[in-house]
Amino acid sequence: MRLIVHTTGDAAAWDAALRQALPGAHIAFWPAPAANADYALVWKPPPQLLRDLQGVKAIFNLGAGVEALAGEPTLPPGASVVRLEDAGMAQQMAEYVCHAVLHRYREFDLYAEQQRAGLWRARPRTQPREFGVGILGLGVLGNAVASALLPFGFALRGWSRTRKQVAGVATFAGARELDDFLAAAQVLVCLLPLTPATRGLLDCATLSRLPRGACVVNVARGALLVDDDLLALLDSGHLAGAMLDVFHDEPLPPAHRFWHHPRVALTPHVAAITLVDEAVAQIAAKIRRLEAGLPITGVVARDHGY
Ligand code: NDP
Ligand code: OXD
Repeated sequence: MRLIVHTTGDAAAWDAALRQALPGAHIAFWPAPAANADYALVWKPPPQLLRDLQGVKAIFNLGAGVEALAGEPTLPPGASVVRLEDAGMAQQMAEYVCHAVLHRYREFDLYAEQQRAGLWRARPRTQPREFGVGILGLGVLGNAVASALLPFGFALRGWSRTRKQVAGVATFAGARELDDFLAAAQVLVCLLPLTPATRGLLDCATLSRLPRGACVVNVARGALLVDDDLLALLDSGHLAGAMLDVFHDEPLPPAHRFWHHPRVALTPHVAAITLVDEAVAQIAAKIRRLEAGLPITGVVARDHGY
């Protein structure tokens, strides 16, 4: 079995983990020839590599978000694209989002302001059941985030394309229910894939539906958000803050206003990183199933883009 790998990460670590998980496989790293590969493992692959993969049995994306593959015209038409499902990312995402939600719920930014002003003043407490947290996207990561937030007793709301039932979460589906979903989300967490249907979804119209003083946490993809619209709503005071992990251009350009905006906290796309050993274990198990003629999960519906 022949594997071709393209990673922007630590090639030696991927090589070692793959050799251990799939002994006997021939493993090569692009730009080695890819034309006779049985499987490709890729992250942000160059178009030339995809063009060479005409005979491949499956293309494994080394992350959860597949927008770099799904919209790529050189992707072989019949090839299955398979994404990572959790593989150690759900726990990391839950940690990140719980931090962001608790930070806002316990008003740590306001206490920091009070500290700078030398002010000793307890603020009135909000009951968790009166504090709405809205999760856009109830997939693998959205569900993990909801489970992690559940014990705090917040009023959890979730939005997805198709209707879901999630214990402890009020669920909403489709464009027609988006406004109702947004109306009570004091923190809005974005965990949607970037697709033609979601690009620019977080614009002025959508974000204005959030209650005054809401915060936005974008841990999905930068292009879901219209940056200028978010900045305008932060500047007007309609939104109280934003915690952003993902951006239109990464690294975030030095001149971007997000860097120094007093109501923006940002991190360099680290909410949930791909863990090599966990990812390789998942991919190797799927390759073994495919070789045995068995079905696998995580196959991207290319017409939906995720
Ligand atoms: P999933 O595919 O498991 O879940 C996607 C969810 O979004 C589903 O509930 C789906 O609805 C919903 N959805 C998709 N399109 C729409 C739409 N048009 N309207 C409403 N809901 C929609 O993805 P994951 O949970 O695994 O990952 C989510 C995203 O998180 C990734 O695509 C990636 O961009 C991002 N990510 C970011 C990381 C970081 O470090 N910042 C790390 C890992 C991932 P339905 O279930 O009905 O289909
Ligand atoms: C992913 C990511 O999609 O790391 O896995 O952003």
